[in-house]
Amino acid sequence: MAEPVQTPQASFKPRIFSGIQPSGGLTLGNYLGALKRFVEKQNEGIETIYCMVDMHAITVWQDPERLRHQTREGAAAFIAAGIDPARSILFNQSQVTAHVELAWIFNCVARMGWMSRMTQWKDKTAGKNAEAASLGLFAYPALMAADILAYHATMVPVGEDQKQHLELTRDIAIKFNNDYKVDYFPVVEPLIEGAATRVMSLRDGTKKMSKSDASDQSRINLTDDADMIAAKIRKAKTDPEPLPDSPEGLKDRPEARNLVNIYAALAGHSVEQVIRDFAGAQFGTFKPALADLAVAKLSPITTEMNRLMQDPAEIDRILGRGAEQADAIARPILEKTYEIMGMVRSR
Ligand code: AQP
Repeated sequence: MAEPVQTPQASFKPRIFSGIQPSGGLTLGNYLGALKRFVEKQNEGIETIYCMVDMHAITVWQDPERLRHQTREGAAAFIAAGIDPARSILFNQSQVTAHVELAWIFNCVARMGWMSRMTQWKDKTAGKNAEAASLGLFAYPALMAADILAYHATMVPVGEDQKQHLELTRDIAIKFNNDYKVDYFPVVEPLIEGAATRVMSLRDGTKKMSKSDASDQSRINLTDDADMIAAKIRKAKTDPEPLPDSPEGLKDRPEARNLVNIYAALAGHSVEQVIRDFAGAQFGTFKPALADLAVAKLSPITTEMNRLMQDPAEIDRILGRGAEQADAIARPILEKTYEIMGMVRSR
């Protein structure tokens, strides 16, 4: 792909950007892979900008009423999980037009070959007629690059599945900088950390837990009540063996590994510690312990989300205020981009 620029990048101040699609209700995967870590980053005192990426969600058709509801519910999940709109900027993408303007520029920087190698594009069109997929779904990674680079963000906390898109964001920044002989866009760092960077389906340990999976049993939703969480964990697919006495013993046991990783991430323990505590235990013992832990960690979030959803106008106010703050950062960065490229800006 693109050749790296040689110029140092010391001029970019640390700033975090990340987003979640309101393409369904948020899952335990979104929580452990993204949301929980968004809160940690906010609490470390780094400047944090978080977004409900509704323009990404419409790359596949969304029912308008559901999209509106899911955008507000997603925002409620951010706040319930610990995002403080006074300390982080929280908004929905379509309210800040710099994202789509910069995305068009990046559509002209990115190469067709780069896009067609994206595994998410391949996965989402696998077994389907790719010709019938939207152009937006194909171009999705250029919009994601724009989301990040419109803020000159330097770090992006994401789950493992987004690693390739972040590599593409780096390639787009490098190519833009090379093409225009500038050191304008930062080459971002993916932050893929923790025990649950890839939470797997409860029905198939080789498949990512996803909000758009046809089976509701495959995921824990942040809106699930305690009984639903316990029932889904009880029915989660496993193998007949007890838990091993070392993490290596989880190799080739994707379902067991997934449940252990979820336990570790929820408890804030290492996988080694979980294995030490449960070595030799049957799933009949481990699953109820995991269900209790999941309910203890998720129920307060669900309760708070439900409370916040009683006042959608307040959520809209928070998103509107966040959009104004986001626009104030992104607009000058975009204007400078136009100037670098030679667009006449006369109003
Ligand atoms: N299963 C997962 N494990 C760890 N992290 C995950 N993320 C998503 N699923 C998992 C992380 O959550 C953030 C937001 O993801 P997204 O909603 O924008 O898109 P996605 O990765 O495509 O998530 P879904 O649930 O699979 O959505 P749909 O079904 O609509 O495509 C990202 O940081 C992601 O890594």
